[in-house]
Amino acid sequence: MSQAYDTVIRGGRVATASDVFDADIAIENESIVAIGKGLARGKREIDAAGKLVLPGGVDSHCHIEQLSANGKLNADTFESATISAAFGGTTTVIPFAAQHRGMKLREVVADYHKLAERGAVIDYAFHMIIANPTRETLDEDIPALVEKGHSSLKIFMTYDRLKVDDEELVDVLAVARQSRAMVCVHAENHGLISWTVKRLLARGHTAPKFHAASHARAAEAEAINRLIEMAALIDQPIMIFHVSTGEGAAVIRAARGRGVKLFSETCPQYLFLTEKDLDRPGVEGAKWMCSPPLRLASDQEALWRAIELGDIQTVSSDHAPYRLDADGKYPSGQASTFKEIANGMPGLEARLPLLFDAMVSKGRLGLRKFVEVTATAPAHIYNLPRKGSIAVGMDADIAIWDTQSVVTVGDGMMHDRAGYSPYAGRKLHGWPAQVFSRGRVVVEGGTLKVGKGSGKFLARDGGDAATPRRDAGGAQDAAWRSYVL
Ligand code: DUC
Ligand code: ZN
Ligand code: ZN
Repeated sequence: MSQAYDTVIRGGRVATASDVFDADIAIENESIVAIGKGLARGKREIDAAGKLVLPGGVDSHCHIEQLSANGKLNADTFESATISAAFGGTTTVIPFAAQHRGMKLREVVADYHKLAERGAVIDYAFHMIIANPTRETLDEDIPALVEKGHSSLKIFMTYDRLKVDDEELVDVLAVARQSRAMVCVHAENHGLISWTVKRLLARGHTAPKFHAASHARAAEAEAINRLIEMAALIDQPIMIFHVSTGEGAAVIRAARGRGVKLFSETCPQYLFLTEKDLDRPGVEGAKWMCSPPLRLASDQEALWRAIELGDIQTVSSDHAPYRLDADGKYPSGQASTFKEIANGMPGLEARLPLLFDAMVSKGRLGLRKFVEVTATAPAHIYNLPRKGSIAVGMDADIAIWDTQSVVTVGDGMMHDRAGYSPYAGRKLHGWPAQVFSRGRVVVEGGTLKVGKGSGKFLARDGGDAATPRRDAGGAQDAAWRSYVL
């Protein structure tokens, strides 16, 4: 009898972004060591017959224990957020180390490391938010921190406390190119939004539903276009976060068609919710407030098409939880205007079940595409080579899905601290029954099996996705780069 493996997940139907097949999976220590039929026994045997065995999800855009654009702390800690993620089948998160104006980036990153080390139950990396692009941040801190494994930056083109102007944006793109880091961007036109906000408030249009009007659709398409032109000139790969409109997706498609190296993301809220959700009595619509705002059913269709065509590669949660109280969504109680209400909604736990229900149970784009957009693509784009798939040598980050379970989402059922779900009342088919992170059982039988702080930091270099094209644009662009970069 050959020696027993640590764990064997036996008899399940395994899916990757490219294949679906019946196989056992053997785990030793933290890694997958064998995939095949009739594998030798494990010290621990997991019966996966009749279930789907999928890579754990990679959520590459979530705000955790973060000082946000409005100066508020999110409702979650690293402990509560990562527990919530794990219950929803996600095993890797990339939240933010968020610099605000006047803050030193190295101190910011060190602080977020401490929070995550103390709390995270699954593995994590950080995107560094750059809101104070001084020469010290740009020339010293970013290169040093990328060298230490923080190979993605995030910038905001809107939000008073966080936005960079065009000159600063170009500065960040140029430094990222030098350091080989991905640049992720919240792309909306700030001037158009703030002008509209002032007009709406002056005319007494203060209810949450006016949040949608305050971020005109053109604000997204314009900013995406401006960003792409600058990134293409600098020859710096970018990731456009949370695309919400058909027009935004069309700008992306056109740029990819002419060979610009760019990636893009959308989120479940833009695929499953619409601006109608904001239109509730009083300030209840605040639960559905996020930025960019929820749009139309026709945008949902355009975004699904962009996913199908590969113009949008990842679907992340943009988890940004606020409680329904004065410290959260309602600083002025029932009198809170849409301008005062914090932007963001919880989604770490619901992301995969929502997408599984739509893509696998109901069949829209299918199982392999589900794995691709929720795990494999984000792992590739953010260079996490041991995450996002099921293969020998990879981390044993696995979610076993019960395709038969039917769950009606309730306000109190998620493990985050928002205290509500924007998806309450929806009936979802399929839910993760068991979740493994680096071979450890994290969730089983509806119970958490690991302690806080057991997640690990994932140092990354920029990898292929963050590598400039070098031959981008024409001869004049190349000459321009040779003079200024
Ligand atoms: N929008 C953001 O840009 N960040 C967090 C949440 C949100 O809605
Ligand atoms: Zn954003
Ligand atoms: Zn965000």
